[in-house]
Amino acid sequence: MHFSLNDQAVNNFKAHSTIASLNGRDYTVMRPGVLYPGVWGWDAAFYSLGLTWSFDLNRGLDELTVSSLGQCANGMIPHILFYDAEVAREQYYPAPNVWENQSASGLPVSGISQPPVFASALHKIREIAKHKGDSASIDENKERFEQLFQVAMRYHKWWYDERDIDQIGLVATVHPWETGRDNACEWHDALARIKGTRDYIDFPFDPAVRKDIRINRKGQSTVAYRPSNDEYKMFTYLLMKFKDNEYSLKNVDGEYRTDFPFMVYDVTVNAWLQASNLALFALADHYGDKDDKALIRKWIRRTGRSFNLLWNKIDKTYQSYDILIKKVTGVSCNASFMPLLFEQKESRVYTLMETLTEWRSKYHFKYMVPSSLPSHLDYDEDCYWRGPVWTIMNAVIAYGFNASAKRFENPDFATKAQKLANEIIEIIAQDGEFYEYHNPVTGEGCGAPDFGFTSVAYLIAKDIVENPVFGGLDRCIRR
Ligand code: 9WN
Repeated sequence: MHFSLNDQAVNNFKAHSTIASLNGRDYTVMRPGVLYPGVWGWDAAFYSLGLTWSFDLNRGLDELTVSSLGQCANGMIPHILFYDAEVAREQYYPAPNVWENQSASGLPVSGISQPPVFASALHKIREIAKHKGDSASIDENKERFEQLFQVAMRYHKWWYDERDIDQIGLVATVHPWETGRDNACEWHDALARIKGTRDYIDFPFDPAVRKDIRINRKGQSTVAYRPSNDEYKMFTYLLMKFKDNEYSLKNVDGEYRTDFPFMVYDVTVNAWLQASNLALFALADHYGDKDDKALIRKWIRRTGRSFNLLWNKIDKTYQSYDILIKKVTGVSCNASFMPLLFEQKESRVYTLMETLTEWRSKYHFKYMVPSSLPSHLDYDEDCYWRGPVWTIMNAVIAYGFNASAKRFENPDFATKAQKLANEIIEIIAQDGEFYEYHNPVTGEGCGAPDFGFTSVAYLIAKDIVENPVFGGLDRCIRR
């Protein structure tokens, strides 16, 4: 079973590889799935792992290099780099003609970012190459590593300069797309406030612009799986609001704006920022200097000190924080476990583990970890980030438990990582296909088939199962 799924994962990478002409050069890039004609920020970072495992370090580095071509003059790596504006206009909404934004080298990009997985991926692909015995490639690619390390440094500087609006080391997110969890129940209350405003009610939106509703391989319309037209109106409204301020949270005097309608400290973005800070610190030994290290150390301290703000002690999970009302969202989901990537308190890892166990028995899920709980009024077991299991999130959680096992020398956490990793393989095997997400009650695959994220999730799970102690991001978090 493992072998055939492994072949399929590799085939998915091949099937979704496409040639993109960027700045006068041809690059091989991954397209996330049929719906998505572009390079998505956190997708590309995850793909680089899958590509390094399945092919070689060069292919992994290529994927990060392409993503870095989207970097804007201010340092932001965009959530989408469009390698073909015309194709994007035919196949995707919103395309470059809506965003009207450019990378530093003039390529069409979106105006927001995504969870900063980039530096973690750069570190991890180096580790994978080492594990494969390919140290020669690491040496040969020294210059590329140095360049990509600097790209990542500029990217993190951007987060701290542009988005650390309270100067506490947590960075603000201004659009649900930026969190990577577009219609998550966590945003319900924040978006409900906006929905009541005259500005929003009067905002014109024609749902006919959407390109994402299709008939899938099972002959079903994807309408039930995708965000609704109302949600697309909201996504567009927030996009336009941000675009009106030139995709910046600062005003013309360089002061942070406090009136943007959607501002959260997203738990996914901040968890990845800290995990990637730690990865950068490790990479700096090879590709940085002492000033880089001093700056990264400052970031790690600042973000580490404030992370507790995202802990909800009643729900016993991490949650995003609604900046405008100064409270955690009160909504737990799969993202609640992302801080396991660097959690410093062993007792908290135990608490998170117990929370998962409680959820499973209380809600009778066949598969953990749901993207929302049935107790939320927006819960929908088939719809996108409103309930389905996203195996890539599970893979990160399994990594987190593995890392915790190593950090605290605790076998219970390793067992948990194994269980989650085995379940990823099982859920994919149930359909024998790599669906974008899965129903937590039945395990049925939903969304796009042959999905890149899911292929990477499978390989991460396999890595954890085959290398119980050494697999996973654990090396990234060692200081
Ligand atoms: C909007 C590409 C992306 C993922 C996101 C996922 C989905 C886009 C969309 O697809 O979002 O960015 O059009 O639905 O929610 O996590 O990066 O795979």
